[in-house]
Amino acid sequence: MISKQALRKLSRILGPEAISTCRDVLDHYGTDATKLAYSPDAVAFPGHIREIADILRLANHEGFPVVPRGAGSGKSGGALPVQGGLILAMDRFDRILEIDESNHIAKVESGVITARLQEEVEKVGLFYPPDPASIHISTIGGNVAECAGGLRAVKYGVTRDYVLGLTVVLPTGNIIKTGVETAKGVVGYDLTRLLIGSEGTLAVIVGVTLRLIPKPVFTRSMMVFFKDPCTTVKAVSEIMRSKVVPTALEFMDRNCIECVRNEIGLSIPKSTGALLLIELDGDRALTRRETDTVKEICSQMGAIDFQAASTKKKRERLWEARRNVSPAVYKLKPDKVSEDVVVPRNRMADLVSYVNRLSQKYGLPMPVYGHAGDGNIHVNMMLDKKNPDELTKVDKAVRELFQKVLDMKGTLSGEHGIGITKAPYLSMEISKPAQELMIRVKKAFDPNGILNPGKIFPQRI
Ligand code: 2HG
Ligand code: ZN
Repeated sequence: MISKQALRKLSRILGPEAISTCRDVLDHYGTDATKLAYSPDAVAFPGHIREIADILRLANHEGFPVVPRGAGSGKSGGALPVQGGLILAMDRFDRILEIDESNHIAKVESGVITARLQEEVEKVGLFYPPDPASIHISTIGGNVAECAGGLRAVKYGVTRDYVLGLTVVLPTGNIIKTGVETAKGVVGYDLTRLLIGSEGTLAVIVGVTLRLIPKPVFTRSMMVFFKDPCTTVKAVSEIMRSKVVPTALEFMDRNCIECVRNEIGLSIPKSTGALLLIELDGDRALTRRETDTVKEICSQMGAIDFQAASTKKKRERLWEARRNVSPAVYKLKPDKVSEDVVVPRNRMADLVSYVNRLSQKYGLPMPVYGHAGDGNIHVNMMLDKKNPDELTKVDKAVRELFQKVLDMKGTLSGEHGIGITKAPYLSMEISKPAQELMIRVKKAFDPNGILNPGKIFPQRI
């Protein structure tokens, strides 16, 4: 709870127009893509790094929580004010500071929308590959905080692979720079890597230096239809075994296809049980050769049809439909618990049939889609949260799913983080000594526990 006196001090730091306690603002900033809702006491819109430092010093003095927030597109509740306090909305940190064509670097403020950065760098023939499904709304700072993945991770990696350095405010109010603005650098501990994916619990990210690459000259997308989901994911392993690495290799099962059928705008064979959405890029000749290899493998694996899309318009329609699967599955039930487990690619068929059995066992739809090229599968457990019976079933199903994934040498989260939704399960994957070490790291950064408390750890520190 922020005291009246602390609110007055905040207003002096920020100016009265940059802090709000209006109900509709609190409601808007108290929820995120999980659709869970908590009420902050106030929302701050800082415009300068020094203001953030002053806010954090005040928070230590007065003992109120501060929760940094990008666009609120997170899927595990990382930006939710679970213990009230102050939301630190980074909306005003939205400048692209520099695109350096000779060093292939971009310097941005953390509130820049990811798609905007991509468009700007592409205008000069450069490329920022990470593209989480939320690119049109999510921010670079949020992507860094969660180490967002996305559709192109199979070939180009995730956010972590493009961050060279950060400017952050530590919970104690100190402003530091981590990493480098050069292609290489090994001085001291790698604080940049530690902060990436720390879910807003270790520092407030204000500035990001990103590595860029040249934009690929030619891109081809295709959709491949199969009769059954297990064969479809087996085809993924075969494609990877052939040493062709597509830019994106996405999977959707029948449930998902039905939810976005009208948006895809292609005729989908009636007997389709699952599909792959594949993108290849590079020079024209190589892309053509790789497309032929992929087609041949899919045919051998029993593909029933192919649809290619080489015009930009057609490709964009396919990918927009894919990006919209997440909201589209609400057609099946009013609520969902969505997981983003990862298994070794060659275990995906086992995982997909296991989810099918779970869905039958609990009598709930569980549409499955995701980044098959990474073995990163979004299992969506659809339910009506007003129905206590369905809630209990999903609780059980999630724990069973996680156990199965760990038995397959997989991991609980590939890109959405732990936040609050997966905190109760952390101990299934992370040993006690490893958790204790992580908690000591948290305490070294944030001795008074004011920055984004209640996240990641089951004991809600
Ligand atoms: C995607 O790949 C996102 O579409 C969202 O990571 C996944 O909502 C989800 O489960
Ligand atoms: Zn995803």
